[in-house]
Amino acid sequence: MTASGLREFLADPAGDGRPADPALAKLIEAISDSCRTISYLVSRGALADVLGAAGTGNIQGEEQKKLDVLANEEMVAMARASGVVAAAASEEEEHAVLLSPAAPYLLLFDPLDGSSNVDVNVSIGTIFSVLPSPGEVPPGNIDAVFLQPGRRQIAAGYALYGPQSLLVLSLGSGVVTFTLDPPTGQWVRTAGPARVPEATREFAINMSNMRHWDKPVQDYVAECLAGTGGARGKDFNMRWIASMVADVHRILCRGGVFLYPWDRREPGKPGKLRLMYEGNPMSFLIEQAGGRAFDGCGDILEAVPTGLHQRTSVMLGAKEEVDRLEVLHRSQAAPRT
Ligand code: P6P
Repeated sequence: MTASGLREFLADPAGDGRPADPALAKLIEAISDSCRTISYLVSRGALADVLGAAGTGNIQGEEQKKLDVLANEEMVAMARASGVVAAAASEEEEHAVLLSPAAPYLLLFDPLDGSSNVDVNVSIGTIFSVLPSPGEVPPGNIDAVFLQPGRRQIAAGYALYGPQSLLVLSLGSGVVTFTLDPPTGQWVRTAGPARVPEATREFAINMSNMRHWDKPVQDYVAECLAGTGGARGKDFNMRWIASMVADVHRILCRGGVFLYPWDRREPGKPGKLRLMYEGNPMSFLIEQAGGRAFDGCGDILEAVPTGLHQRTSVMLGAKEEVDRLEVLHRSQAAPRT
């Protein structure tokens, strides 16, 4: 039996005999080609002198790694060459880039999330989100057309550069996984549709920030740590890879809940992670797999963006856990201080 690949998936993504929109299929294949290229660059590491700092900073005020710059250049060039992307927005670019103004799609991406991990050989990834373009994009204010709620995403996914390179994506009919076969360069379908179990015994959060969290999150984690003798009546395990793509992938594979909530270190920011190209695409995938994604006020996918690089609190994964977090947040009387 020939390996089933991306093209076969795009020929019938929902299993109803209908092919994906041809322009969307072209974009997804182009993204997969770029992720193959980035996977190769990442795997070469020190051998290709792509590790370490680039000596530049990005709009986030963060030091850019060489691979951040290379991955970003690859993704922007791909979007431009595809001819189906009206404009592209990147974590590494202050403003969106106008490409093919009359094209049907907007592409957003974090070209290399968790890149600080690459120097220590920990899994990292590329995250992407596809929104509909409203039609002719006004050259004067390109960013504005991107400010759509995550619920409007047409597709989203990530590439995970780890022991294997994986491409995990959804076009709105479930989450499927492809594994890169290095000898052939093919993305072979190896899993899916993914399901996030409603219950779990595993949570992911950076515990060093405990004293900075809002009370609902402190109470939630305390319940998890209390184990069988506490309110939850069961013991929990904890994982924290500090690479969102890897942590979310674990949840799509074996369940769990991931939290990067608001904390008092930067009280003016809702959280560390970015809404448009981290929170929204990951929330889309998690919901497609039967999980939930909450920002402390409501579903992340309902948030109405006001800025391309705005941040969000992220609590996503097992429905039971996110439901519990929502109850704790709604019962909180005092506003954040
Ligand atoms: P911390 C990586 O830098 C990232 O943006 C996410 O991929 C990851 O979940 C988070 O930051 C890790 O943050 O504060 O634990 O280093």
